[in-house]
Amino acid sequence: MKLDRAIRIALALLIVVVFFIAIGALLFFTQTALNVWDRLLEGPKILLWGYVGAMLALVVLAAYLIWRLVIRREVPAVKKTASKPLTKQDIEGRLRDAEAAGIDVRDAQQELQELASRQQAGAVHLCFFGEISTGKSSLIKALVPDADVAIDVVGGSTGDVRHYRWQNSAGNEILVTDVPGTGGHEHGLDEVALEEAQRAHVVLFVCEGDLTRAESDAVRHLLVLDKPLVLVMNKADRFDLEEQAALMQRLLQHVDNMGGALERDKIVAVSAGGDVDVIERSQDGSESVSRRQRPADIGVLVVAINRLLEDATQPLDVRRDRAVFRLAADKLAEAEAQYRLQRSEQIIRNSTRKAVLGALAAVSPGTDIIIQGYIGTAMTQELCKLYGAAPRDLDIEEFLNLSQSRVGRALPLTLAVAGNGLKAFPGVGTVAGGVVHAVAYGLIFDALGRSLVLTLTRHGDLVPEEAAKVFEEGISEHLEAGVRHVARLALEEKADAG
Ligand SMILES: Nc1nc2c(ncn2[C@@H]2O[C@H](COP(=O)(O)OP(=O)(O)OP(=O)(O)O)[C@@H](O)[C@H]2O)c(=O)[nH]1
Ligand SMILES: [Mg+2]
Repeated sequence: MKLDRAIRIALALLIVVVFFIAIGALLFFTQTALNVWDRLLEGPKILLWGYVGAMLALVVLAAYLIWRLVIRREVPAVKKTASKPLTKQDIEGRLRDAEAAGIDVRDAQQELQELASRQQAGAVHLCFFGEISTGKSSLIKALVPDADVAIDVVGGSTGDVRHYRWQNSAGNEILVTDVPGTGGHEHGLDEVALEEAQRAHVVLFVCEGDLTRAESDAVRHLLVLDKPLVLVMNKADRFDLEEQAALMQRLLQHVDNMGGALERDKIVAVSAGGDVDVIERSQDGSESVSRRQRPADIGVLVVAINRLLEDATQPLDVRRDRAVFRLAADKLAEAEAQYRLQRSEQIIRNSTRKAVLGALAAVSPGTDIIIQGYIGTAMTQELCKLYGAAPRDLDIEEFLNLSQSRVGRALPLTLAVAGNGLKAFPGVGTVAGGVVHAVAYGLIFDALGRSLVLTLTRHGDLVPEEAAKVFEEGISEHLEAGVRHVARLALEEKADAG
């Protein structure tokens, strides 16, 4: 306890000394400041104001530097898409920029071309949409009895999208579209159907009763796109009047619960008829089966369609155009994502190769794997730029520093994976420690790059702690995924050098 007391006395003395130094410093600075101030007052005014200005500028600069260093730290949320409706100029501008950047914009461009040709033709497009076997084709047949001619297959889409000419009582030039049912087994058809619905002026959403969850989601999606919609409950003939009324009530309730975006007069119950097998018994007692058409009852549907078209033909065009711009923008976003994935692969491969080469060229490879150097920084910068992120140099440094400590912990695992990976190549035999080390080096860059792409895809920006965490969590998985390619790379480089 004696020592403790001695320390306390020493500390007390230290405080006294610091106190006197502080008082001295204060007096000294005050005196100097007053001296300077007096002289400035005596001297020309311009010098005084210049001095005050310089002082203020220094204070502002210091405050700015502190703010940049310490305070400003935006944690970006998932990037929001603009809620403002897209215009033709917006989307064309985006397409030009993307094309200049080397992105494949053909799909998006094709949407705009298709829209232009539809605008020129001028017909109103009605698309029957819904789950498989709800009776879309039957409804079209009831509406257009001689519908048998496919007049256009949308360029690039499957041949299952067909348009039929129909003229309503008001004389509107209409194209009725039949699309594949959703929820089927064939891959990709749901998307074909939904895209065609997006291109139409009006969607006739066909269901068979109350909406399933998938149907509910699809209706909501179309309403978000501001698609004019009629909800058609088909096959009403399967129920008696009381059951029909109960079903309609449930459907109305369901739609009301969606927030009332769909008015009640846009919900109709109809019967397309459909085929029915009839057993006929002849006089000699033998039975034969013949297929007959049930009578259709679609009057309310025709009325709902006519009312929609009478309402506002002009806004229908505007709403259709906007939905197609949205579709084109979605296709562009898909192409951009694809492009980024390919480019990021190249960037990661390049850095991995450099790391392997560097390790192979080292006279005596160190036991450490250093990622904060030139290759790590360059790779991080390039990947961030590719994903439109603009991190500060400090963030990149912090990310690499945080990840470096994880690299140290994962080193034994990395070396083991590298050694195993090399063994998988026949005829390699025992390899020198240098090659194992080079593979381990490359693997770390490969894993670092992959985890970075993952974070950038999710956040659109580099958040150092988050990115380093993702790197740590996925490291073993990424090491395994990259080992074959990195081991081959190292062996090729080694052979070239040898
Ligand atoms: N009872 C009854 N059956 C119907 C009615 N409408 C269609 N159907 C039957 O439902 C089945 C499917 O009819 P489709 O018109 O091929 O249905 P779809 O929605 O075009 O089917 P996909 O093209 O496969 O998505 C057929 O067997 C029709 O006979 C109807 O109003 N009442
Ligand atoms: Mg069909």
